[in-house]
Amino acid sequence: MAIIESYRAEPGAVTARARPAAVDTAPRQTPPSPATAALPAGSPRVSVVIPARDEARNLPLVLAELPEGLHEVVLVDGGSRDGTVAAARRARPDVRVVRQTRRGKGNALVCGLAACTGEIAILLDADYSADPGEIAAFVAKLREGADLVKGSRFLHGGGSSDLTAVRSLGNKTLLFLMNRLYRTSFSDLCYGYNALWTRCFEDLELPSVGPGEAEFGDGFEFETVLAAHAATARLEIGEVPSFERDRRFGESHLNTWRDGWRVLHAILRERLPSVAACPAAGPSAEPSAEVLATAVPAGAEKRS
Ligand SMILES: Nc1nc2c(ncn2[C@@H]2O[C@H](COP(=O)(O)OP(=O)(O)OP(=O)(O)O)[C@@H](O)[C@H]2O)c(=O)[nH]1
Ligand SMILES: [Mg+2]
Repeated sequence: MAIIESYRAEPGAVTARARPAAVDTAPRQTPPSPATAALPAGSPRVSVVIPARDEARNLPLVLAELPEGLHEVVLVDGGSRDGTVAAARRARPDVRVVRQTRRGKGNALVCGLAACTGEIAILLDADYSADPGEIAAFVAKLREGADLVKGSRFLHGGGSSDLTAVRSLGNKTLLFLMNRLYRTSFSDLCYGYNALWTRCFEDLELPSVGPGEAEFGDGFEFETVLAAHAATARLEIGEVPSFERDRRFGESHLNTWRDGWRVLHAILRERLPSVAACPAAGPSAEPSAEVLATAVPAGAEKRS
């Protein structure tokens, strides 16, 4: 397993700021993205997988910035109650809507990956933090030979206006541990903007897509599980610089301490088998009875 691009960020590339405690009702002052780079002609079929729970105000902004030439957009809805699915259909009538089978962002992504029909899958958050203008760079890195490409806020050219000081410190600590235990040289870890060749899906041994009991990897620890399994499977892992913007509306679903603990668990369980036997602390996501009641296997929506 090799890291294709691992040069370090210049000091100060990532900025920390205090996070407002209250739910906001107005858009934050994030500058609009520059013109979204179109995918070059002759690109493999690119599916964009977007997990969303209550992102009706953010998602249309994200969909409007997607590049031309995508194969499909797969929205994985987590039982949203704010009209997220309707907003997505209005903004992009060809969107494919997949319902997740359990709860949590990780389960949503696995269901989306199982349902997508392109050769490349881009995992893109719905909260406006991931810039669709960077999709072309992820695709280019995959075409250069990577199996999995991780976005990195810490490479030169990357950054964040959304990372608090506490999360930045936690990310660095967990990253150090990850790189030591897996002999990797990642420059970022807890970041949701990633891309992969869908042919690698089976090799990654991700949590199952079927309904039933919660599985480890169903929550925000998913990105760490993805990286750990890719390293263990000796996949070629690349990084591209990425700038994490502010979420535009609403509030994060992530709980720093609960989800940080689960990331730690994800790092250790592959290398220390005794850890795998210990239960991970806390639920992977807020309970969502609607999701559980209406869950359908994502594979059922898979196109031929
Ligand atoms: N389908 C689905 N999507 C989810 C779930 N939880 C979170 N998401 C989506 O996953 C994406 C990332 O969630 P955020 O709450 O922004 O968390 P984050 O980006 O890791 O953390 P922040 O940096 O605080 O924003 C967003 O598009 C959410 O709507 C879930 O249970 N189901
Ligand atoms: Mg976010």
